[in-house]
Amino acid sequence: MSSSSSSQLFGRNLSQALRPVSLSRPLPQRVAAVTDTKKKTNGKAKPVPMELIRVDQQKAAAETEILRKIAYQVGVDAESVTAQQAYQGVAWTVRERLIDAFNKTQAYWREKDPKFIYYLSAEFLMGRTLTNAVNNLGLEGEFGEAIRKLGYSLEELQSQEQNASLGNGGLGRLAACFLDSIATLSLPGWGYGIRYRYGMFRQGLENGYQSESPDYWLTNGNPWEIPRRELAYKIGFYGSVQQGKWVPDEQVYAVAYDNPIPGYGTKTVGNLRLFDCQPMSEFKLASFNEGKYSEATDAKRKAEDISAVLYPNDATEYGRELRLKQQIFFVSAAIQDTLARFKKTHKDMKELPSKACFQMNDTHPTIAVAELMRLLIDQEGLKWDAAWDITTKSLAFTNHTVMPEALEKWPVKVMAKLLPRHMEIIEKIDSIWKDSLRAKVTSEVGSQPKQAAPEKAAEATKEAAAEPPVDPVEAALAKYSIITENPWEKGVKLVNMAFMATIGSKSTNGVAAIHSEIIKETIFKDFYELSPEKFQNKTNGVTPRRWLAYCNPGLSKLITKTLGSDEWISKTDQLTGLKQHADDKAFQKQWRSIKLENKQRLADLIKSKTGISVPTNALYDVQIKRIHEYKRQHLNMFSVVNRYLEIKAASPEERKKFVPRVVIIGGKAASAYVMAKKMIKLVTSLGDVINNDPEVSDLLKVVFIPDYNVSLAETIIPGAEVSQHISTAGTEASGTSNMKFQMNGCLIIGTMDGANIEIAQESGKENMFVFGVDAKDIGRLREERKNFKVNDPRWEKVMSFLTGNTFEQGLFQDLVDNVNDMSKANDWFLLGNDFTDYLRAQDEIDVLYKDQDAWTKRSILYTASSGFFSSDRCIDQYAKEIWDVKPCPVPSS
Ligand code: 26W
Repeated sequence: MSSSSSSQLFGRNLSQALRPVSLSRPLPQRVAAVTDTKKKTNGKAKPVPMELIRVDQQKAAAETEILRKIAYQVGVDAESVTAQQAYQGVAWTVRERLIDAFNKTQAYWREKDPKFIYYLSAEFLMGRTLTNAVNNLGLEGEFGEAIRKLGYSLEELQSQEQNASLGNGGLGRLAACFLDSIATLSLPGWGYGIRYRYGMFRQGLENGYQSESPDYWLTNGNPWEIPRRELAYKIGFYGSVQQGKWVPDEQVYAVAYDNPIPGYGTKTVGNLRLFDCQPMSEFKLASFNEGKYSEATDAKRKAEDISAVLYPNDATEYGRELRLKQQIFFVSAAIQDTLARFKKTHKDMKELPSKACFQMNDTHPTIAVAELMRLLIDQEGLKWDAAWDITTKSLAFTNHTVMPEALEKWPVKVMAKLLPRHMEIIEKIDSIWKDSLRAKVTSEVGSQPKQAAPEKAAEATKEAAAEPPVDPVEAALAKYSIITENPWEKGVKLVNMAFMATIGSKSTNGVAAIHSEIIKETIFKDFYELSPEKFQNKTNGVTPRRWLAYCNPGLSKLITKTLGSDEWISKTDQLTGLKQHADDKAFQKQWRSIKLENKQRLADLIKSKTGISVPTNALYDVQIKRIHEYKRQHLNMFSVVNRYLEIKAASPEERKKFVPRVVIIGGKAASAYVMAKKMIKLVTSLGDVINNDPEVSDLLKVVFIPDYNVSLAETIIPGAEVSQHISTAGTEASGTSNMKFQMNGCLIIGTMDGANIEIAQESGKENMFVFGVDAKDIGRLREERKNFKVNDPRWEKVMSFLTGNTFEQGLFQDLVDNVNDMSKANDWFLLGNDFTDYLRAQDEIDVLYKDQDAWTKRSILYTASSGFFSSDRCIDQYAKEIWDVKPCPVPSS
């Protein structure tokens, strides 16, 4: 806001504007008094006339409230405010509207006592809240006006907010989209997680390499959370079990913070309860007095370390004890919290499954199986079988990856040391489970043709003979066992968290049709054969509020105008109404001009983040997701090198046939993932060469946008024209960015993997640029890859360019060898096999782009057929087919 007009805020000077008539009445003394006496009255709550402020709340205009917050919450005693101060003022004002609706919802649910869904997740990738809250609460009119009068736009203030990046990627963002849909469908539901003080690291680029720095996301405070200091649960670690009783020798507090989650087009406001770890005793005065200063704060530091930082890997397990501490920390707090609330209105624990369902978001919260058993038996005094019955009926599990390195297996040693009582319970679960299978397995083993034991043994090598004979039944039972041998470390036992999850819960689901089939044929094969009814599919979805209505207002307005209402925002199947306009030239023109505006915004973002200028008349080709070999960002770069070499080799005449393209990559690499970091260096190095080569000038640009996160995606996706989802078939469980691109009319080049397959089904496979080998052939092709020669001269050209003297000697030798030198590696993700077909699909893109009407028609059809991929559809299926939770909307009156 410019200083000149500062004194005339809303046409009145600040002080005058701050004294709206309604507040002239002095506060009745009683209110003030009550608060400080509370302490003396042993914390028992006393009634206060809350209705007093409620009345004022309604009457006060947004602008006055905002000014009051700026003056008293933010403490600005000036005639002008910075964007950050204005953001804080608006945020703290919206907070009050949010809390009002939140309290009403929670009070109504306490009264109605419906069944709840509790979504247990180690990650919630929420991004920014202001725009989502203002729009979901339907305040965009009132607050839009007030913010304009402050001299700002909602978008400007939005950019002042830190991203809540409490997640790595797909799994964490899915949890966030799910919370939005759970509230929008008025389903009684809470998320439970960890209030990390440091979220996903900030990514920088140093000499083209990724650098990582801490994510201080709470520096300016957080107006979107409500500390619940009165809600602190004891969490124990280590110690021993004496006479069945666990005596932990380290304890901390899990302190709750509530984050109201407003639904769209409903009064319902759900909740995300995150736990912060605090020490039992803050400060050891005695140590301090002895001058042992650090010892005085030891406990505090140790405790706070538990919820300090998000582990930044998204596909390789850590095996770090602190990670397991984090998992039991939030899971124990969540279950203690739920049981405490349940017991307020219920006597019989057997009713718990009818009042609560816990969805475990991958294996990270799976310790819940042992923790619920522990609390039911040790705290609530239930018998084992009763506790097991309740546990298996209250828990459900979702798997998000088949990557072997991502499946968590905790060494029994680590589990037994940190959680001795849980390890006891897990051992008992495992032995009772195997006992329940013994008869079946014995008959199966019995029926197998007997191995000619003696002579077989005879030819067995000497040391095998030394091995005690393995009982064939035990051997057969091992494949069902939670506690398994570590194949790489003899004698080291592991707790297979995925197996415990599927045994200890009522349902296991995958996140896309192909993925749910693959897990039934691979990692959970034996369990599926045992109880097929427990296995389901729930194809992922994304919230159309954040990922279309709010991030692409231009397109949303056109859709609403064309469909005649904005109902599509909560009923996305209505988007099919756009199909009939797909061939309409005038509509196509409007559609294209909005895309052009969004491309300009993306070009401005690229300029501000990288300094690179990109033309808006080029095709914007985007691949944004975590950097991972199975996602094959390096295959994308191989096609860029090929395009570059072809442009360089072309005559000026021929060059005219090339479609100018801007290739945009974004994504973080796990900090310890060397090859992924090299892939980032490949993108930045290619960019340096190509973007500064006058011969190709505007025909080709390569851009790596650093620090990809939720708010960046909200600008990139609306401006994209083609997006890449090129994982090796059978590796990407679902993908969710593919759905966001489809919703925003961005075409897809992809493999038949994850949800790409269902997107092709919905929008017509002919409308997708499909390439690549089929998932069912992967095993065989990997075998053959050793002797498979990539008979495409362009492949060798690309390989030799990358290992040539354009780049520092040997810089990309390891990356190239990994996919090309079968004596050293095995091209595990089959880039060589898909290269030619991929380039064929890329050429198809260029051909179609030359026919803008045909391109735009497809773009319209993509959006029109994206309704299925709304997280509302997905959550509605979870609620009906797994959770058995019904909507309980707060009555409008
Ligand atoms: C133990 C380390 C770790 C951390 C995170 C292992 C695995 C994960 C996640 C499961 C990885 C993840 O985010 N998976 C992605 O989940 C999305 C939501 O279902 C899917 O759309 C993606 O395909 C899947 O890769």
